[in-house]
Amino acid sequence: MTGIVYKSTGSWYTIKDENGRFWNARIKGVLKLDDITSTNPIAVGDKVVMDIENDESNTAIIKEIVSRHNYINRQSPRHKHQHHIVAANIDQSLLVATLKEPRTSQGFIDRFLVAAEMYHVPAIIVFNKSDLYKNKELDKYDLWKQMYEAIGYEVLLVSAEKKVGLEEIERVLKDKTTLISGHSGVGKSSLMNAIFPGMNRKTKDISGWSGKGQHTTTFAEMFDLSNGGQVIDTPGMREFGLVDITKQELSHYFPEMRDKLTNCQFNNCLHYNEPGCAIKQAVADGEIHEDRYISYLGILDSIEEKGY
Ligand SMILES: Nc1nc2c(ncn2[C@@H]2O[C@H](COP(=O)(O)OP(=O)(O)O)[C@@H](O)[C@H]2O)c(=O)[nH]1
Ligand SMILES: [Mg+2]
Ligand SMILES: [Zn+2]
Repeated sequence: MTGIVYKSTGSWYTIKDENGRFWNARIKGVLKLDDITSTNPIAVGDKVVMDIENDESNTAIIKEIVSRHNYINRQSPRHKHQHHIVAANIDQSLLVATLKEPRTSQGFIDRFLVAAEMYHVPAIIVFNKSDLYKNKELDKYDLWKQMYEAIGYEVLLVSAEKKVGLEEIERVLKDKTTLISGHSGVGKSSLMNAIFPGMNRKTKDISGWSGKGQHTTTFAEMFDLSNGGQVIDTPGMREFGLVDITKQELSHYFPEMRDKLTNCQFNNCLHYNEPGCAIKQAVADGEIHEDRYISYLGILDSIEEKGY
């Protein structure tokens, strides 16, 4: 039989079969893997083939992973060159951000968007805690909404606490498998609880346990939404890492740069200070937002190239 992984806690997986029954499953023996550098062989969202081990105790053995149509990686906190698969087979990703308590930076949002582009996962940005926003934050929101919508990302404003704007979130989540991301404390769990009261996600959770400054794995978990669709909550995940990105390909993940790249004088242009750069020209002409270009340069600088 086949099923979908809803939760993974290291060696055990919670799997829902086609009939809606949940199983505790594990891998026995050798499983053929397509990504041997990852630290976890199976992730939430994976479709697996399994055999019943014990019908009464709901245990099963995973035989095979059905090939993924996508997956999201992050860098292992301990081993820089190892990946951790956060989730597989997702339709979209929703970034929960805030302009106050805490403030999400543009750099963080842009890194998230680059990763979403890399994985071909549509991204939506939701600003939560609107009830706390004064004119200063509302002006910032308007600027960012304009900037991001101009390049194709949907931007929403909500308050989980005051239940404002929640119908819009319900609309974007319906019938899709959505990965929820964002800093700890932005209100991811509160938002899910406000929309789907049955979910009962623990709020105010502290990212990564408080075990002596150690990065502990906190596990992703998938939930069924009452009106159809699933959300994947990833406690403790700050962002999905830009694993294996090269300087050369970065601009391809900025949608507003993509169609201009061929106009640069040099085909290996990094749009830094090369002559005849179409991207710098577009920034000067106001066709590309200067703040997005600044983010681009920041990410470019942070990419370590192998073999240099
Ligand atoms: N003022 C205000 N506080 C909120 C809102 N949403 C969440 N919070 C608070 O922010 C804190 C963190 O929320 P939580 O849902 O645990 O964030 P998570 O870490 O992203 O899951 C809690 O104290 C919530 O009560 C909101 O819309 N407005
Ligand atoms: Mg939470
Ligand atoms: Zn250029």
